[in-house]
Amino acid sequence: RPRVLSGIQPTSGSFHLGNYLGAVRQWVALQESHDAFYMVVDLHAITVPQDPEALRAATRQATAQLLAAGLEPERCTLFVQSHVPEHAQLAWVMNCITGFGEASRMTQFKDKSARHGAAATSVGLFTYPILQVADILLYQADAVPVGEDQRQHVELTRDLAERFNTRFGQTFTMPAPYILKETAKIYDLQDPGIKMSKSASSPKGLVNLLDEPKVTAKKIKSAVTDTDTVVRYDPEHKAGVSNLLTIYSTLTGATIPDLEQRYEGKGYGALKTDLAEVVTEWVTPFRERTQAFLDDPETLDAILATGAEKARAVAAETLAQAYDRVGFLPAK
Ligand code: AQP
Repeated sequence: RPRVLSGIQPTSGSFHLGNYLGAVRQWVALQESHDAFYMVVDLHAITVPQDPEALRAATRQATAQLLAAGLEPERCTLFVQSHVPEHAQLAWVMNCITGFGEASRMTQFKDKSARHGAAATSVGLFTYPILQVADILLYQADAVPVGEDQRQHVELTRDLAERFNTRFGQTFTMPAPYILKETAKIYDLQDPGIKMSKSASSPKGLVNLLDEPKVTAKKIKSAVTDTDTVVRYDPEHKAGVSNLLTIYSTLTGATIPDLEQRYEGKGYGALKTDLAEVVTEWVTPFRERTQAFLDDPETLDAILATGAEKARAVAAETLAQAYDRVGFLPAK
């Protein structure tokens, strides 16, 4: 079976709709057909200022949400990044074959550093795409299911894999991004020109999956659309409505043309009211399942322990090979 690898940050406590539709939903589907490795990337979470207790709680919360979304420990390897020390170890090696200029071109770094300000911009934030390279290469992943915002990092991974393989001999599998066109980018409900994001969105533009469903319904009903009234999918001219149609279609399985037809002559109000209900119906059981996992931290930790053991078996082998290729003397 081909292998997939992906990760999600535990930073905010709750995943948002963009995380789910852009990434996690695909993770759930791919565990059926692929040898799947999924992780909660806590090493990435400390690249910006954070609170230790909140991080620990958010790591369990992220794991609970992944299970609530449909990941099954029998069907995939689910683990926490810091439980597998090989990530940091391989990242160092990859740092050493990355050009400073090459790393400086990463747009996620530019965006995030601009947002957090110079004083909160760490060297860790600068090199986090290279840690991501190590995350992917350690597992010899064939595909990386992510949202569009991560495409550049998968491209960097390919460049560095090729560089390493050429310089030191074939070591790493060349990974490909796995990005579904329809849900590659979910947009902010208040500003459909930018991606929905936990740090860039205003609270009203961001749908957190663990929020009170009533709050979520309200946000959907007050989503920004346009002055026209026709429900039509046209991302260029009708970004807000198109975003709502994407969310609607993905959560229900109805096609976009079906939805356009269903709301013909009905206007945006009806679309928003119905979508608010669709989302509420999805998040309500999701929150309950998440809470049930959180109520049983021992089971949660046991799942993560098994996951880390399975992940380490693969990661250790790749790291040993990479260390050998670069010329490190084996420890006796
Ligand atoms: N708006 C989005 N549309 C589609 N996919 C998205 N992803 C994130 N936002 C969208 C995808 O979610 C996965 C996890 O990303 P992450 O760990 O970077 O999560 P995050 O940091 O919480 O995402 P944000 O909100 O984008 O964070 P900030 O504001 O810090 O930049 C990835 O596969 C990502 O593509």
